[in-house]
Amino acid sequence: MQKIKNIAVIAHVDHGKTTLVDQLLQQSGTFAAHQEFSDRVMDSNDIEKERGITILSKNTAIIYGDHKINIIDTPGHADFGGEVERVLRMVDGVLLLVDAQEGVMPQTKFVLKKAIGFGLVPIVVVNKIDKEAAEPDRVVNEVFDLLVALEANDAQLEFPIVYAAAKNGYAKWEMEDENIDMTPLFEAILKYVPYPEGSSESPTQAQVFTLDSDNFVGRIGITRIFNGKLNKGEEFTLIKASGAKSKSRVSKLIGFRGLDRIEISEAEAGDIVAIAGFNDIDVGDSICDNTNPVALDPMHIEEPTLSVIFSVNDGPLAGTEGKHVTSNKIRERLAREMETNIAMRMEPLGDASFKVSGRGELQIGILAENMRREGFEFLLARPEVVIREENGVKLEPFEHLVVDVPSDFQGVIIEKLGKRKADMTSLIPMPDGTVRLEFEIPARGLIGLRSEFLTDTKGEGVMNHSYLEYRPYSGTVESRTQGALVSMDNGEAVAFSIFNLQARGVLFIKPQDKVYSGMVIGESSRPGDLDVNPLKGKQLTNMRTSGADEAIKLVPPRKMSLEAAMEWIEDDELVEVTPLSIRIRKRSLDANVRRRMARDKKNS
Ligand SMILES: Nc1nc2c(ncn2[C@@H]2O[C@H](COP(=O)(O)OP(=O)(O)OP(=O)(O)O)[C@@H](O)[C@H]2O)c(=O)[nH]1
Ligand SMILES: [Mg+2]
Repeated sequence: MQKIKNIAVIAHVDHGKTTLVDQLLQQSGTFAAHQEFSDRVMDSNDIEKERGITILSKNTAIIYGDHKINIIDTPGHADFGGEVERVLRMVDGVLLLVDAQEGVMPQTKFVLKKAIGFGLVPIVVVNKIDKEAAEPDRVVNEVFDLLVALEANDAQLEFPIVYAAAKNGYAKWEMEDENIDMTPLFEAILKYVPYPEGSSESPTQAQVFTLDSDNFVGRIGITRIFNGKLNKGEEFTLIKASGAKSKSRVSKLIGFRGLDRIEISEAEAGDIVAIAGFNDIDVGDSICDNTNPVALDPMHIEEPTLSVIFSVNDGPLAGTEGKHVTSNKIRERLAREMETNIAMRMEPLGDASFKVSGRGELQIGILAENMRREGFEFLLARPEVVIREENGVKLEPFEHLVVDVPSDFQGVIIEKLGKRKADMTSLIPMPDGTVRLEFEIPARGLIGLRSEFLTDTKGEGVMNHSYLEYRPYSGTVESRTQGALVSMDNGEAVAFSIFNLQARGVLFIKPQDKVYSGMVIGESSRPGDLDVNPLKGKQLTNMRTSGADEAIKLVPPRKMSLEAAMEWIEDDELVEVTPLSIRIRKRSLDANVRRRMARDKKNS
């Protein structure tokens, strides 16, 4: 039997997981010489590459000496925390990375809590020790304190520590040691991660933790084999979470080796492999022996906490930039997503709109981003938290929020968060002149906070949050204070009028952008919406306009990304998403209707 170690790499977002996996791949020599190696090779899909974040957890295997080490790289962003939780069931050890400067952050807490819950003893990797402001000792203490707070057992409190600079390719047991290579980390994995339990001789039990698809063989389940063997061509029983059973043959068995996937004929207990041949295979399903099929514990699938309504684009520019615009196309696409993305839900609402629920704005935003790249056009409404009711009590999701701000801004931020119903739980001055403030806040209070936070801290603040739990509903939460600048005409924006409007607020558009009546073209500097005309100046001749355009100085517009737009809008606004543009509009494009609604609202 092969000597196997199964580990997951877990951390807060950007603490260097994928970079570390790169180095383990490279330095183990698993990587064939002919293969081209780019940074963060595991971040293989387009959006992951562009944004430099991991969205889906992915596994690889390396050979180190006489061992095979299966490594699962996990996403650090809070929206994908549920995925990390599932992955932790599949491994026997974790590398917990913590940035040597940032220290313990919300998602560090979340993933460590889950790892402790599964009884894992973390190997703590204090990463980025090359940073000038690195404070490895402080960070180790923070991890220790966190483990105490999480009621870790004695073995867990004696966690091994490795110091690393993943980007520079070295790890070491003590800070004083020389910077050589990753050897100490490999040693730590071999020394501290237990071998898989279970036996190849027992009846087969394997469990699916991720899905993949292949054009030739269809749906693929990536599985951990807990007992017995999987053989190509053999028949097994698939047991779903509901208990439903079905039999199928393994049409293909795929093993991992570096970035390659190789066809194999047999795999045994302890290993991680991909299998094809089960058409309705899902995350959490068990694959068992036919004679004595015993399912493994079903997996906990995280409940959605946030929902966004997708609807058909019915604005005046609809259909001019995308190719899939009908409600049928949108429904089909969303339904397809729900098949593989188990953390999301979709509910048709009639009137060509669909409620999509997930774990956060980023998760839903990435679906929307994928759709626009595929040629879709649609509208998004303001995200809403998923409210639950238990024993007659209304509950809403709460988040753990950590902000790092220069101390000058501390007062403003505390005041603002107070209005959003946040409770401050700690305030720690940091050595670099910033303060670290921690809060517990209803998830509703976070919607739209990011852009205001950046403005309030002049771009110097950093905020991070992670799901905490459902708690009793906390009443009205203050939202955006600024009004919208709304276009009152259709056409192309003119530089001259944009120049004049700059005094009114921050603009989202530039000259020649298409605008329409009811479209939001900027954020007013005051509360309350303002109808404005971005087309004024038309009467000038072309010659003079372009001449004058060059002379006037325009502030660059605020570029609204999809998620920024989703966060910014209010209930009476929508985001228009097309392959070419992200626009914001009023739900009702008719100014008279809006005025009447505003009056009704005031009177009620
Ligand atoms: N200075 C320094 N930077 C590092 C080190 N390791 C990683 N980085 C940088 O940190 C950033 C994030 O690295 P990633 O490897 O993508 O981090 P991650 O944890 O996989 O991020 P997510 O998957 O999005 O959670 C990149 O810009 C890396 O170059 C290090 O040892 N030192
Ligand atoms: Mg990553």
